[in-house]
Parts: sequence; C-alpha cells; structure tokens
Amino acid sequence: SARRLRVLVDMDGVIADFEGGFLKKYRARYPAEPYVSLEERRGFWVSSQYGQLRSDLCEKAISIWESKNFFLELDPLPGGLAALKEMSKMENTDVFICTSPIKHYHYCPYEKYAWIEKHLGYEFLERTILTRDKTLVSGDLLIDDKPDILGAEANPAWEHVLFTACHNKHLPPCPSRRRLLSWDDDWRALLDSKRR
Ligand code: BVP
Repeated sequence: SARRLRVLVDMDGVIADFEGGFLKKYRARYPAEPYVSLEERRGFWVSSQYGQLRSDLCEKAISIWESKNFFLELDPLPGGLAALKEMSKMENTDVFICTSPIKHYHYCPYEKYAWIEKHLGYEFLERTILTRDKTLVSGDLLIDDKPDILGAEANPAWEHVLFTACHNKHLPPCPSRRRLLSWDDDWRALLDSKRR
C-alpha cells in the first residue's frame, strides 16, 4: 500500500538514558545523600520518589537535570540509535523524535537538539518535535516509556506502545496496551502490525 506509516519515538528513557545519567550525576554531586537504585525505581517522576525518600531530596534531584550538560551528556540506550536510523530508511515510513523539554529552558531544548545532531546527524533535526503535549501530534505509533500520556486531545491519533524502563517494568500487565521490552524486542513487527 502507498500509505505511509508515521512513527513517533520518545527520547528520554527510550533512546537516551535519562535514569542512568541522573543517578550517576546525583551520586557524584550528593555523595552523602540517600538515593534510589534503578532496581528500586517506581513511578515515572524521579522527583516524586526522591521527595518521598526525604522531602528535601526532591529539589536536589531537580537540580541535576536543570544543570548544564545534563541532557547533552546522556548516553544512548542500547539499540535505539540503530533502530531509528534503520526506521528512517524504511520504505513508506516517517519517523519523528517526539520529546517534552523541561520548563527550565536554559539548557534542555538546546541540548536535546545538540544530542540528536551528535548521535543521529544534522538531518534528523528535520524529524525532531519538541512539545509539552504529545496528544496534539498525529502519528500511527508513539513509542514512549511514560505510562500516562495526556493532553488537550482526548483521543490522540497514535497507539501508545509502552517502552519498558526501570520505573514501569513492575506495572501490572494491561491487555489493551502493547509493550516494547527494549530495542532488542521486535519493533519491526510492531511497525508492520500498523501497516495496511
Ligand atoms: O525532559 C524529560 C525530563 C523531565 O520530563 C521530561 C519527560 O519528557 P518525555 O520523556 O515525556 O518526553 N522529567 C522531569 C521530572 C521532574 C520534574 Br519536577 C522527572 O521526575 N522526570 C523527568 O523525566
């Protein structure tokens, strides 16, 4: 069929290692403070879990991703860059990175563009969407590690496929929600399931 498939891929927790980068820099900056290991992570919001550990740790956590070079220096997650590059070369397929920058805007939006240019090339900036509301973006698939993706549009065009991350791997199985366990999982079959 000539119909093109549009795939939206989240950045933090899907192609960039936000959780690993956070924990490494938090422990370096606050070596005497308690922390949450990746095994113990529950819930999407790192800041909430640190705030529950001890109330003052919420703002200490936030200080990490509000710092210069936090987003720029995130490591790529295994297989993510290769998957995006392969997807972008597939016939009848349009791939976009769809990511929500933090509202502390001094570094994050710039560094997200710089990270994408560094790891995927300048041309991929043409395929980059920064938005705080992913429900307004139309696509066939949204591959994202955040369990609840809400916004102004109550019925988004995409099917949200939950990308497994340390914070969501313990959620009870939900029959109506498909998962991608990692980039070693069969993402090609997932794309094919949406073609017609
Ligand atoms: O830019 C990331 C980090 C930030 O939210 C954005 C999530 O974007 P998407 O993955 O949905 O595209 N972020 C912020 C906080 C706390 C803020 Br207070 C957090 O705990 N975790 C987190 O990822």
